[in-house]
Amino acid sequence: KKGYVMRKCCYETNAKRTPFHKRSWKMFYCTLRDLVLYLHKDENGFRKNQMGGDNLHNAIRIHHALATMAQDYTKKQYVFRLQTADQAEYLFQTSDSKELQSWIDTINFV
Ligand code: I3P
Repeated sequence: KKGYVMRKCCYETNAKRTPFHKRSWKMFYCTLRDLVLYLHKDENGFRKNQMGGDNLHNAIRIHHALATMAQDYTKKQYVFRLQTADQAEYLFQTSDSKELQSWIDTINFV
């Protein structure tokens, strides 16, 4: 699965709260492969990474991760929460309810 999403970091590894200057929403071209969610700057970034090997610093391992609708987050629509095995937490905003469900199902059932 691939597509543009907005992402906000809430907690870093080991449930450490993300500092204020790193909590803003940012757009990424997101791809899912081999239980890793890769966050590219845009589609060109994705192509470059495919040719030159993946740039792992913007990658989220989703093995034993859980995606759920972020019903408590009311500032934006179509947002899901991703909690990772190493206790990091992110919010992702998708474009519509179909995309929202599709990202959640893809992450939870791969
Ligand atoms: C953050 C930015 C985020 C906001 C976050 C701010 O500031 O305004 O949009 O999250 O609030 O810290 P900055 O751009 O300076 O990093 P919301 O959109 O969810 O309000 P937070 O610290 O309450 O998460």
